[in-house]
Amino acid sequence: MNNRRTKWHYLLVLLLLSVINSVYADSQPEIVFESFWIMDAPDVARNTAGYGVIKNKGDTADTLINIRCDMAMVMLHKTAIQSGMAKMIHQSNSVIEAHAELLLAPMSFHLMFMAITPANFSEGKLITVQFEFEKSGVIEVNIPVKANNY
Ligand SMILES: [Cu+2]
Repeated sequence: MNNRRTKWHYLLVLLLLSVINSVYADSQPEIVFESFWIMDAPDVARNTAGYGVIKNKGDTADTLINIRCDMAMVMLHKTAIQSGMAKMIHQSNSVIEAHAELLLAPMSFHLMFMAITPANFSEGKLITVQFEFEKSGVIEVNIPVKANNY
């Protein structure tokens, strides 16, 4: 009898926990970094770019508010054609909607690393980048440097 009551109690707690958990999970963004890489910089380069996909698998939008890197200045750029010229425009406070993604690719959005030491951005190196989101906080990603295959 006592044992059965304990069992019911246990099941009730489990049920409550799963309800709380799903309510909590549904109201959060879920930021995931996929396929990120940084372009190998030639010896004379002062800048290089990084590409990949930032996905938000959660049910709430989040905003990328800051990017930091100990090895270089870094910001989010978008390449746009203006009067027939490719220009790079700094993007601040980029919103990533729920169940949406921000694709960073050549001639579009990219991470711009500036004032680099080329030896630090050579093939095989890992560059640690901290992405700060309004809701998700700081997410640190180790991004590999790869040869430019374009
Ligand atoms: Cu750029």
